Amino acid sequence: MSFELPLIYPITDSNISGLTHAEQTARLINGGAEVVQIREKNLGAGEFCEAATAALVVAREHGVPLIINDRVDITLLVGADGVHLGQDDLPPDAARRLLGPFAVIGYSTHNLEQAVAAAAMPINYLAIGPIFPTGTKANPDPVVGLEGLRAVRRALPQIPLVAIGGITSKNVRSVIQAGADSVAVISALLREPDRIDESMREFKRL
Ligand code: 3NM
Repeated sequence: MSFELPLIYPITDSNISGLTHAEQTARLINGGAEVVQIREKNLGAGEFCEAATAALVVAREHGVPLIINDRVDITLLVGADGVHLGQDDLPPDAARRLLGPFAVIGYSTHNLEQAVAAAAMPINYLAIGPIFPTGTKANPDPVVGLEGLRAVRRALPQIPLVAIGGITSKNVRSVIQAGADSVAVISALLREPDRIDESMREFKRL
């Protein structure tokens, strides 16, 4: 159940970019993305499925793994590489039973207690956030901060760890230095839709 996390983990958001998930996926991959997560909070299941299928065609063309946010059913149906689960989605062990041993399963946590509990679950990586304030997520949990991230890293030295929330080109180094293996980024990559590939390249350079 090993999954190599790239340093930069881009996530799509059509509200921010105004673009389809397939188009965002194409631009992110053009900028060097080595994984893409599709995050969709507005479309119904049928439309999400179509959008995920179209994005998967793009990702497959380039051999880039595609992860679906929240929805195990859609992950299974379209044949994506994995799912990213929140605290209110199906729990990771249920998702593992449905998706099998080779699927990538990521899991969001928002404090040390949740992170430590998650470490015993059948997941490939753990996400912790929000590291900084974010306007992208509705009702975000309290900010964890760099100190909170360090505490998770100290408690769980081995687990593949993704930091999320308010990460920009200005603070990304501090997040990696605090112990994250990877940073998940939405608005800082998508806010200027015509520069998504450039922004992705800039993050990779940093
Ligand atoms: N999850 P941005 S914070 C989707 O705390 C998401 O688990 C979070 O977007 C968590 O890079 C967040 O624009 C939003 O701040 C990240």
